[in-house]
Amino acid sequence: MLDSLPNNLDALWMPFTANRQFKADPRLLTAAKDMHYTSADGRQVLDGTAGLWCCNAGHCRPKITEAIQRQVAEMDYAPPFQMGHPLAFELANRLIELTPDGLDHVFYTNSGSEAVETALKIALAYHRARGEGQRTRLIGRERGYHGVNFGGISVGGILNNRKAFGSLLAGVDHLPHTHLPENRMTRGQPEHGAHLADDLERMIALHGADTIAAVIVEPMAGSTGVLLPPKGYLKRLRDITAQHGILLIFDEVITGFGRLGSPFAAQHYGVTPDLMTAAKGLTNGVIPMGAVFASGAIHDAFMHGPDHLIELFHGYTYSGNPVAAAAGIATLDTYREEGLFERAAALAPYWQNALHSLADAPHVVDIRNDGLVGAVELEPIAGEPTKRAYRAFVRAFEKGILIRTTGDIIAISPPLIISTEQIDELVATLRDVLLETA
Ligand code: PXG
Repeated sequence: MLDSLPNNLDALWMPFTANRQFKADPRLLTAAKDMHYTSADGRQVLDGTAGLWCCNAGHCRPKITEAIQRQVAEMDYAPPFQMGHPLAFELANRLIELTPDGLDHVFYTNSGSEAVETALKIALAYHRARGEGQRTRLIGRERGYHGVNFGGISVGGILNNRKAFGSLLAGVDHLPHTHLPENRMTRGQPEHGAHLADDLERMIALHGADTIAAVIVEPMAGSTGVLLPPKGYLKRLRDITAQHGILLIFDEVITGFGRLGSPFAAQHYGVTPDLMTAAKGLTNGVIPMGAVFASGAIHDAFMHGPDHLIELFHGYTYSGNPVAAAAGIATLDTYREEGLFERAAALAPYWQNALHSLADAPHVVDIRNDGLVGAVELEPIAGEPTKRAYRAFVRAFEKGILIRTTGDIIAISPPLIISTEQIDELVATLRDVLLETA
């Protein structure tokens, strides 16, 4: 197995990675099956993060692998502009069976970041198409993650993802994040904080509703450490946006495809946006693909004028790529045949109890969860933020579990095929890690 290690790691500039530290002591994965990775030194590693929140059906699932193999041999590529192929349409029809009622149009992208840019552009162009082109302001949220492209980092609320990259988009404002200390150790949605949505009223008073195009939020913020929406918060955002003709965009790149026990967080939390982004679990992470789901009202606003003219000047070379579409259809088949969204919902109480059993482990200051997502927040080492969680991550990998850390927060989001025994293993190993790194 060690033979498979490359002898020079220098050429690859790794994304979101401490490159020099990694290359001094690399962690390489060489194979994957169901709930496990195989590390380069031949160990089985339990996947506590579904890759990067994307392999919701687990790894190397035969139906998905075979669909890709079949499709790549039959038609590898087809141009998506002014041409089409059946699988892209078939997948779109399958997807709108899963989306909330009313979100029944699909625009394909290749990643979550592109889905975000696409949703923001559709929002702006929609208002313009309706004669309200002055609605250009976009509102995001502190601690929001919407990918890494310019629109996404502008509406996003993560300092490190923004500060090196110039002036970003103009005319962007941010709602406060919803992570309140009084909600510590909450199981599921927290009680306090619905009023934070009212800040939108303040922005409307400041800027004028008729200058605001859209509000974009993650219904549950994943990347910045699993920040859950307080009870009533999303509904309040929905009510205020609807009242003022502002579009509401849910970024469901992480929450889509069963993570919370429903197809999308919109259904889990009972609030329907006007636009919704997705990626990751759409193809089980196997082939890059993202999507924006739009309401009929938004889609139809573009469908006028001479019918030989392009309605939306936007799209990607690989939008609806046939191999990705085949992967998407096989992924949705796998979710349905194995009842994985229902499985996530059924496992959620067990997951919650297991996770909260860590409340007395060393340095744990908060635990939060919903569906099959959880976060364990650690007290930072004085003067050295992120170090404690990073150490735990490295030790966890050595002990055979893959977790994610952001700041001093451990985030866990296993494939939805995880068993109760594997949940126990994950939590017991995490406890050992916290004891060892105490
Ligand atoms: N929106 C949300 C809500 C995301 O979580 C993106 C957009 C961007 O997707 P792409 O496909 O362009 O990466 C994401 C991505 C982590 C982690 O460890 C999270 C993401 C990506 C990488 C790591 O939390 N989310």
